[in-house]
Parts: sequence; structure tokens; C-alpha cells
Amino acid sequence: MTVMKIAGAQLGAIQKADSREKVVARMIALLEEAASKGAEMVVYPELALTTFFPRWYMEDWNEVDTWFEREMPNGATLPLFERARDLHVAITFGYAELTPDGHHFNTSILTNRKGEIVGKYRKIHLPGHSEYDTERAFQHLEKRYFEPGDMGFNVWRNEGVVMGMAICNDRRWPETFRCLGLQGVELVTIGYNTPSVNAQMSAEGLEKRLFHSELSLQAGAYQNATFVAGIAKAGVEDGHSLMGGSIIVDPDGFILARATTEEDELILAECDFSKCAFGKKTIFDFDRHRRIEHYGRITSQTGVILDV
Ligand code: ING
Repeated sequence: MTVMKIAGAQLGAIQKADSREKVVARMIALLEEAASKGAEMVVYPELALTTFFPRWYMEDWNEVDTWFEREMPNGATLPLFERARDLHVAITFGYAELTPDGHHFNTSILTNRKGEIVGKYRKIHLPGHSEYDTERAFQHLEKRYFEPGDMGFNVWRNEGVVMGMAICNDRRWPETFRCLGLQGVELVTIGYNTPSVNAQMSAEGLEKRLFHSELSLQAGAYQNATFVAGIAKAGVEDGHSLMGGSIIVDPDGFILARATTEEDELILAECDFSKCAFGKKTIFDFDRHRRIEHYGRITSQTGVILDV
């Protein structure tokens, strides 16, 4: 059974003015640190190449499109793919994808250790809103700039491990993990950009948000007997604070590694994927225990219907 040293490469703040080349240089520095420590895979955050631009209200779509990548790899990111290939390290990172036919997605890719893209995921659960909201302390316009993902939740057997991807808000929805769990996932990678405070309830601060992030990641890991790596873009971006809290979780839900800063920070965990088997064969042997004849509401009903 496969054992892999997995690194989480938490990124600190990326300012609006920072070039992609500047960010890629930071990502390569983390990659080289990870390789020097024996890592075989590096997990980067959501929208890893730019500032979290959905905090900015834009009406000019030519301006919006400056935050998107038209191809991957591209001029700015090729050095990262090439360095990862040379160091024989698999990588996954998120970015804003503009497709040739004009669709906008919050996307992540996964490579093997030869630097070849083996998987792509487009974020399905988009939080926030699509119009300027005067009630909010700051904007969160993911519903404005991205379409819901159109690829579903998939897994890939990569370097001998069944891997799946999700992005940020996806971690708050158990359906995400269960769709991957039903495909035998052994490692779920989830990059995130999470504001440190709630734009609609300033009393909800960092401690509660960190708790909810860990709760979601640990539950997803335990309830699907899988490793989970939740990796943040953190720090203060043009005055707006994003939380850190990157963690790597084992199939029992225990946290193996945790970031302690809101900067560029590497966390590492030796993941023995044979540890997924016991949960998948006993308490979470889905085939033996699930009763799908009672679960119809989960896919037939979107919102709450209160009829009592
Ligand atoms: N960010 C946040 C996230 O889900 C959010 C948005 C924060 C929603 C806290 C609800 C509560 O972590 C992104 N980018 O999805």
C-alpha cells in the first residue's frame, strides 16, 4: 500500500498589485522547501495565483477577465510545472479559469510527479452573491464572477492513490465528501480563501471560523475514511484579512499537521493510505450500511420544505 509525504503550501497574502510571476516564485520556493523535506506532493490554496479578487465589485468584464487564466500551464505558471517535474513532486493548485468558449470557473488542477495534469475540478458550491451588497462589510462576489462547476466530483488514481479535489466552500457541504467517498477517495485536497470575519455578522470572528473550517474538514475525513488536506491563502490582502488554519487530517479525523501563521508556510504529513481501509471496510462500508431508499430528499429537494 502507498505511503506518501504530503505537503501543504499555505500562501500568505497576495496583493492586488502582485504579479503572477511574483506569486509563482513564492510557490516555487515552497515547492523546493517541500522537496528538500521529502515531500512527494504539494497542495496549494484556491485562487493561488492572484489576490482574492471576488472581494472587488467590477462591472467591466475586460477588467474581470484580467484575473483569469486562458490556458494552463501558461507563461507565468510553466516554471512551476517544470520545477515540480524536475523535483518529481505532484502539485495541485487553484486558479480562475476562462475557457476558450467564454466560461468562467473557480478551478483547480492536479498533476502527477512528472508535471502532467491528470485531473481538473471546477468549484460547485459558490458562496456569496452576484450584485453589490450595501449591507455587507465587504463583498464576496463569487456568484458574480464564476459559474457553478460543470464537471461534478471526480477522483483520479494518481501515483497509486485515489485522489479527489474540492474547493473552499465545498468543504462545508457533506455531499462533496460523500460523492468522493462513494468513489473510494483516499486523499481530498481542498484549497481555500476564507475571510477572517463574517461580512454579515461582525461578531463572528476568527476563532469561530477556524473552528468551522476544521470541523468540516475533520468530519469529511472521518465520515469517508479519507485523508484531507485543507490549505489556505491567508493574511491581509489590501486591508482584507483571510484566515490561515491549514491542516492535514487522517482518515480517523485526527489533525496530523497544522499551520501556525498567516504567511507562506509549509506543513507536512507522512500519509499511509492503507489507513483508509479499516474505516471503508467497517463503520463506513457504504455498501453494507447505507440505506439509499431513504435518502431521496438529498438529490430531489434543493431547499428546506417546512410542512409541520
Ligand atoms: N470562502 C468562504 C468559505 O466557504 C464562507 C466563504 C466563509 C462561507 C464562511 C461561509 C462561511 O470558506 C470561499 N472562497 O468559499
